[in-house]
Amino acid sequence: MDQAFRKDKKGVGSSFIILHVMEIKDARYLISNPNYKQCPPPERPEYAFIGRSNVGKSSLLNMITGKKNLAKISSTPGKTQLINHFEVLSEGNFKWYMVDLPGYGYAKISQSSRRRWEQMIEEYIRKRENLVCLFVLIDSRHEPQKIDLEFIDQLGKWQIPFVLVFTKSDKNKPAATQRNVNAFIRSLLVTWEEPPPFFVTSSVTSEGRDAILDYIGELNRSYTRG
Ligand SMILES: Nc1nc2c(ncn2[C@@H]2O[C@H](COP(=O)(O)OP(=O)(O)O)[C@@H](O)[C@H]2O)c(=O)[nH]1
Ligand SMILES: [Mg+2]
Repeated sequence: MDQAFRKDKKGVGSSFIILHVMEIKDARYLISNPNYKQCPPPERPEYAFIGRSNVGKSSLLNMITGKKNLAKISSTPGKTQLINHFEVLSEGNFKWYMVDLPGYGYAKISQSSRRRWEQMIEEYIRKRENLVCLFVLIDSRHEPQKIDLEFIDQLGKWQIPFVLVFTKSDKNKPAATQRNVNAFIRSLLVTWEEPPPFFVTSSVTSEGRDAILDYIGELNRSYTRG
C-alpha cells in the first residue's frame, strides 16, 4: 500500500474535504520587483508559487483565478527573473496577493544569475512577513527530482510553511500520477517526519482548483482572525 494515498484517506493530501469554494471576483497584475523590500506593503495575506521553470506556475495562477492571460505563460523558460505580484479580489471584497516567483533549475543561466536568483528567493521567502504559504509545484509526469527535494529540504531548514502542487495531471494516466506522487512523498519521508499537504492539479482540466481555493480561503480567514 502506498504511504501517500493511505494518508490521503485520513484527510492529508489531495483529497482535502472541500467545504466552501471561495469565489474569485477579480484578479489583476500589480507589479514586478527584483527585491522583497520593493514589494507591495505587506498588509494582505500572500501566497507564492515556485518550482522548476516550465512546471506550470503561470498556468496555475491563471487557472486558479479563472483569468486566461493573467500571468504570462512563457515558452522560453528562465526568462522572468522577478517577483511578480497579483492582487486577487474574492467574495466579501477581500483582497489578497498571489505571487509568481521565477523558477529554478533552468540549465542555461549563468552562475551569477543563479546566485542572484538564490539570494532574491531566499530573502523573499524568509523575510516577507505576510507570506502565509508557499506553493511548491512539482511536475506530476516525473519521478522525484533531486532539485525539488533539495529545495524542499531547504524550506524545512528555514521553517517555511509550504504545500506541494503536482501539476499537469492531464498529461498522465491517473495511475502514473499516483505513482509519481507516492514516490515523491516517500522520498520526502526519508528526511521529513510527516508528509506535507499536497494537491494534484491540471490547468487544462482545472483539476485541483476547488481544493486550492478552499484551502486559501480558510487560510485567509485565519489570517484576518489573527
Ligand atoms: N497539458 C498541460 N500543459 C500545461 C499545464 N500547465 C502548464 N502547461 C504547459 O507547460 C508550459 C509551461 O507552463 P508555464 O505556466 O509557462 O510554466 P512556468 O514556467 O512554471 O510559469 C506551457 O506550454 C503550458 O501550456 C497543464 O496543467 N497541462
Ligand atoms: Mg511563468
